Amino acid sequence: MRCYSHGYSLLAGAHHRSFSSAITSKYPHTLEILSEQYSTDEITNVTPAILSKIPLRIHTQTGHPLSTLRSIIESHYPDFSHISSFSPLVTPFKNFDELSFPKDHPGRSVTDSYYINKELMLRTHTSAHEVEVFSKGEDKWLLTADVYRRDEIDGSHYPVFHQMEGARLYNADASGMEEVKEDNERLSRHLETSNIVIQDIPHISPTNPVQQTHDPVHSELIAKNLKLSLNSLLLRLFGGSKSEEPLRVRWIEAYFPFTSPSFEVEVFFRGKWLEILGCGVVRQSTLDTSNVQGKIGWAFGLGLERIAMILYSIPDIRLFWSTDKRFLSQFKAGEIKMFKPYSKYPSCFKDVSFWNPQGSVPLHDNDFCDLVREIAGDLVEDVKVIDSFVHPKTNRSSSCYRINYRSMDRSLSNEEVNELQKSVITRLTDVFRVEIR
Ligand code: FA5
Ligand code: MG
Repeated sequence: MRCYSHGYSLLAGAHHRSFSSAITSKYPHTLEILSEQYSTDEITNVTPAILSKIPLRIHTQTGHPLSTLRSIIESHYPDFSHISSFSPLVTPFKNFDELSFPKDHPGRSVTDSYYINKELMLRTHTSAHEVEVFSKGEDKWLLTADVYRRDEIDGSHYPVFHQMEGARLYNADASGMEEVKEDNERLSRHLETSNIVIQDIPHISPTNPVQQTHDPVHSELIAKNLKLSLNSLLLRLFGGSKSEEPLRVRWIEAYFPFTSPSFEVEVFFRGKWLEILGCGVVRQSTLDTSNVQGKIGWAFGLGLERIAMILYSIPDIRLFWSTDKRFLSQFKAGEIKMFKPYSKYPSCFKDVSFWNPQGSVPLHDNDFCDLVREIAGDLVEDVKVIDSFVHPKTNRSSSCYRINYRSMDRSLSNEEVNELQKSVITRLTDVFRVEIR
């Protein structure tokens, strides 16, 4: 399955009609979210499982690992404003247009994002608040929030997760650049003590260009400041590791509509490179929209769960939502401690194969994942596509998915899993009109 990001997507430019609209008839005329009523319409696709997460705000619950991680990062940037109270309901304009997302960006589609109605959606990233915060005249800020994306189901992807946005602006003149240089020298000295292995790349390259309105010397200094600042954060977070292998971190080139040059950082974790953040030099158009003049700066957006999984050795992203005492009682505010898995319960795999309705686009993976989550919630560990093909004679398309049912807290009985699977099949045929094979 694909991994959607706010930069490139393998599906860039593609339009995906969603089956979500097929379930609108199931929606009441209004939905209550954080004590307010919102009307639904033909694009409403937010599910009850998702809505139930909105009031939880686990990134602010004292003692929760995400809250501790937030505080540690905030303490690393003591002179920045720390914001964590913004509502997740935003207009598509704020989430995408204000940040120069092209009109056909796949992130806008109902298969990738959750919509309350045509005018309102759940933010898909914390960057949605950049213009709002810059407009207030803030030059140094961190903003932590829950973000929502229709995504695949597996150990490191969850449809609700937490990001922290950080940004810093400098005056785009000689005195501002002096300040950047001084900061770069301070950070470089600090990083000499680093015990983590950092693979770097050039700050600027032909494929990762300076913006036309920027002085290349300024842009270079800012990109360097961004990298040094984040490397120093990574040293703060991972530098104390007692494991024998030094932590490996690499910088790679990236693309985001609202930064240039742009980068991503990956950390080598459990035998794989895991992406933990995206960042870059802020597009001048974002600052223009915010009525900020004569400044240049950087922004980053990091995934709190991904970093917490590494720091606390938490093996599955679903655990962050656990209310089990065996999970929550292991953590204390301000303290990073290895998580001790209390038990690993057995998996139960179930396959389902079906023919998509004649003459229609195949069911989207994200529609399938949301359907499974609606029925089985966090009892699903992951969902994989194991086969899909088009019949050469009838032209009908067929899909086969494998669902891995596994609870983090207990053993599931055969009967229970069979019941869940039966409901998945009923919902598939009732709502999406597929024909089970
Ligand atoms: C963004 O969301 C950009 N807004 C980041 C950014 C901010 C770029 C400011 C430039 C300037 P991306 O889609 O790559 O980018 O997500 C950022 C991070 O969120 C990822 O690196 C990852 O750590 C985390 N993340 C993304 N999707 C998921 C998911 N489904 N589950 C958990 N974490 C995720
Ligand atoms: Mg990314």
